[in-house]
Order: sequence, then C-alpha cells, then structure tokens
Amino acid sequence: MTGNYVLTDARLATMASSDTPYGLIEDGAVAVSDGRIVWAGPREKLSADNFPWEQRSLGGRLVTPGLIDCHTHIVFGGNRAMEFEMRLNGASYEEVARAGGGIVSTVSATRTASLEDLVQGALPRLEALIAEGAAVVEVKSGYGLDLDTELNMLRAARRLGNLRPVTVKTTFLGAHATPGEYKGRDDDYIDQVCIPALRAAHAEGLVDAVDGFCENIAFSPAQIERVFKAAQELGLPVKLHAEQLSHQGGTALAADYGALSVDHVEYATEDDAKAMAASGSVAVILPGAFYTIRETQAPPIDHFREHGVPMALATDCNPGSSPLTSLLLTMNMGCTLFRMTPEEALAGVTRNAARALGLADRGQIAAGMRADLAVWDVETPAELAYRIGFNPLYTRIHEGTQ
Ligand code: DI6
Ligand code: FE
Repeated sequence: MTGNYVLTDARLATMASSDTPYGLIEDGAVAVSDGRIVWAGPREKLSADNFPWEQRSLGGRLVTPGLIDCHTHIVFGGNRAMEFEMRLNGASYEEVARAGGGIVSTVSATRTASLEDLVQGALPRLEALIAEGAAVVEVKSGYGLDLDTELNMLRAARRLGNLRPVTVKTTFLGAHATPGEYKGRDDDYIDQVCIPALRAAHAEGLVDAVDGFCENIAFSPAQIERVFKAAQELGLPVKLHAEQLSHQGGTALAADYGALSVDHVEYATEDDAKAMAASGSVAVILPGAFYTIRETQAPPIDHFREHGVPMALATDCNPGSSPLTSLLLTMNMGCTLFRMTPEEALAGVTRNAARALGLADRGQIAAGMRADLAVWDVETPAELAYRIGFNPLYTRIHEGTQ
C-alpha cells in the first residue's frame, strides 16, 4: 500500500500530546498522502469529501507510531559468544582479555571486515528490529578506531538504510575506546585519529550526530569536550554515553553542549537531571546493557520524571554489553527493571526516541508527521510492554509504504 489512502477501524495510540493516556483514540482513522500523515483523529470526524481515497479497515487493531531504536551499534565484525561462554565457565576478566576477548576483539574483527561483510553482518540485526515494527534505527561507528574503518562502518550504516525500508540515522562514535596502537596515549588518539576521522566522515556526508563514551575505562570529560568542540565547528549535534559505570560528570558537559541525549545514565544525580531538563536533553535508558553486565544501580527515573526530562528506551545493540535486537523486550525491561510505566515505555521508543535523534516529524501519529506506523494484534498498548518474547506485529508502514 502506497500513495494516498485512509486507514480506518483502528485504535490509535497516537503518542501525541493529549489528555488521554497514550493519546488514545478508540475508533480512529489516519489519512496518508505521499508518505505523510495528513489527518488523524476519530473516524466519525473523518470527511470522505476531503480524503476521497481508498479506505482500508484495520479490523480494530492497535496502531502506534513506527518504533524508533535511537541507540544501536548494529554494525560490527565477529561476535563475542566465545567470551560469554568463557566467563560462564569461570574465566576471569583477565583471562578473557588474554584470549583476545573484549572490545579489542570486535575492533580487530571490524577492521578486517569488508564494507560488504559489515553490511551482511548487520542485516539480520536490522531485520530483527524491523520485524518488531522499527521504522527508524540509529547506528553508531566506534569499532573501527582508525580513519578508514570508522568511515567504512558509517558507509555500511548508510547502505543498510538503502537496502531495507527503514530510516537509518548515523552517529560518529570515534571516542568509544582507545585502540591498542594508542594504548596509554588517549589524548593523541583523540587529536590524531578521532577528530580527523570525524572531519573526513562529515565531509563524506556520513554523520548525523557525534557521540562519545565518557567513563573511567574510556574518555574523560575534558577529552570528550575536544570532540564536542570539533562537532560544534561542523554544526553537528552531540550526544553522550555517560554515567554508565561511575559518575564522571559527562552529563553536565553534554547538557552544556545542548546534547540531543545523554545515554545509560545509571549513575546520574538529581543535579544531572536538572541540567538535562534545562538543556532539553533526552535520557536514553538502556536496560539491555544493565541486564547483561548485571549492573545493580538503576538510573534515577524518579528524578527524570520529577524534573521533566524526556525518557527514551533503546536496545544499545552491541556485541559486548547488549546483544539485544528486540525493542519490545527493551520496553518490558524498562518497566520490570526500572519501574517505568508501559506508557513511558511506548513514549520511549516513539516520541522521545525521535527527539533523541533530533527528528521533529517522527514518533507521533499526527498531521504533518511522516507516515511511519506499526499495526499490532493487541487490544491495549500496555500489552506491548507486558509480554516477554512474543511479537504481535501485524504490519508496518514506513513513510507511507507498507
Ligand atoms: N558502553 C557499553 O556498554 C559498550 N560501549 C559503550 O559505550 C560496550 C561495548 C563493547 O563491549 O563492545
Ligand atoms: Fe552504546
């Protein structure tokens, strides 16, 4: 289905601002024209005169905005199942590292992969996300850590968006880790590799946003700030992995730079929440990583609520700390592990995820938005977050095309 049409007999969880939870419209209709929503509301108010187009009944099914995974690392070489197994057989962190495990193993597998290998490796992960209703997926670099491979990762991400009916947003994450050849010389890596690679990637039109990993095992706020300054010079928005394992002050820095989002944030404080509220940054909650590394410090959801910080939820799909390709399971984890409400969980993979990517015309069912829709075989929106390991997607529409 494409072109101009009207969807009827639909229960709409519009996620648009409204007095009703989920912006719910019980017996709704959506008019779509050339990939955009031109009208959405109660069916009784739909005038056939205005939209004399083909009508399609959805049989009372639930319709949500197409889902958005606003934080992924789906492009990488190899996998880390071997170290997962080693650890569960009692190997220590050092033994895993000595066997070539950890992030360095992904970096070497990514460096030896061709562009085509990277695309083919990522496709099943992307397809798993799409199969659960994703219409927009963000993809980060950060496993190349040299100029050529960082660019190759981003080219692979762009190609994924051409191969499948999904919108891919790319994020440069050169400041993810220091590669072996720069061991002990983090500052040199930032100045000699990361920032030049960012400029080269931007010159090739490969960068929608710039990210970093601010952590005691990664980069300091001062090092991240140099990357943010380079992003600012290029006119690119920033976001940051911050306060995941400890409190380093990355959130305050990101807020100072008007970050689109601050991600992980388990160790963020109330002051961090206030700074994020003031800068309009989204808190991107990543329960897959929390679960996988068996973290015990939950993000300060109450502070985010209290200070009006919008919360998104994302898979953080990566081979080490979150080999997760299900947004529905991510929603369930956000509710069960962090006590987010099912409505917050759905907002987290729609409206607020769009905002975390700086996308003003996605994540809601309303006139003017892109026609990204997910149609579900469920009665209530809470069922999406409630069930575990079940996919009730009936169909998905991306930019007006089914
Ligand atoms: N935070 C994480 O948990 C991952 N990266 C990041 O910035 C870890 C990535 C990996 O182990 O491959
Ligand atoms: Fe991440």
